[in-house]
Amino acid sequence: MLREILDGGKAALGGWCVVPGSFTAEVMARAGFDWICIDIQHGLMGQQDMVGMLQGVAATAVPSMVRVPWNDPGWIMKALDAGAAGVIVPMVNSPEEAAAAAGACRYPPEGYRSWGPTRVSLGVPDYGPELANRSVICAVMVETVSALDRLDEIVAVKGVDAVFIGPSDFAVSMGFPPRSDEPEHRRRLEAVPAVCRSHGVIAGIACGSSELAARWRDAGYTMLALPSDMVLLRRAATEMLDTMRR
Ligand code: 3PY
Ligand code: MG
Repeated sequence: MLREILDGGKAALGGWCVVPGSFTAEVMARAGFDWICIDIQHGLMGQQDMVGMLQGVAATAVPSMVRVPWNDPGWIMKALDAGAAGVIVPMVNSPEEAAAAAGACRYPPEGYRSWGPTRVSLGVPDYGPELANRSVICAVMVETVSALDRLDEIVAVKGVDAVFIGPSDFAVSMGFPPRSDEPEHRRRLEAVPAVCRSHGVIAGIACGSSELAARWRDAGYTMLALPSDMVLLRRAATEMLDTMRR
């Protein structure tokens, strides 16, 4: 399901959850996003919150991903066992690190995931290594200059389904402020989708606004994460107050 949505060639719009709580996650999913990401790296959630949020999203037909806190097989496997259809793995800087992330997502012989599908197998009678390996999405985050310099090696790693760009960390690693829009930053990120396409890998990116989402879509990215629940809430509240106080 997630694979079909992300692989369909059309822009797939993701909702991003950093506010703990199954209800906010359900509200985001019901808003009509194509996929939802529960962000355990920078969101204010721990493992128990993550499970509840996966359950909240599962009340809808929208597939969920989890951004794990780091490239850590323990967290990757916990997220997948708890029901995430895929993971987004931060700060993957080399083909070796990409192979470690991809291997954690799949059972042998393709990877080294340990068997224990506690929640993900509920109600899926044919759940097994083969089905799980075929369905899972491993998105590795390329968000440093050293990672981008090795993009062609990273996309060639077996089991890397998507490259997901973190524009803020990438800007910081270039020596710019996180939200910078320097021409060199933009030029380098615009080159990513063609490299991904040449290896059949999905190109994804975090977008701080709908304007940026349109820009990156036009540059060829198809996995577009829109601003987080917190940003949407704060923007809507601020705009309403500005209107009322004008
Ligand atoms: C970044 O921009 O660095 C991100 O990780 C976005 O989620
Ligand atoms: Mg980042």
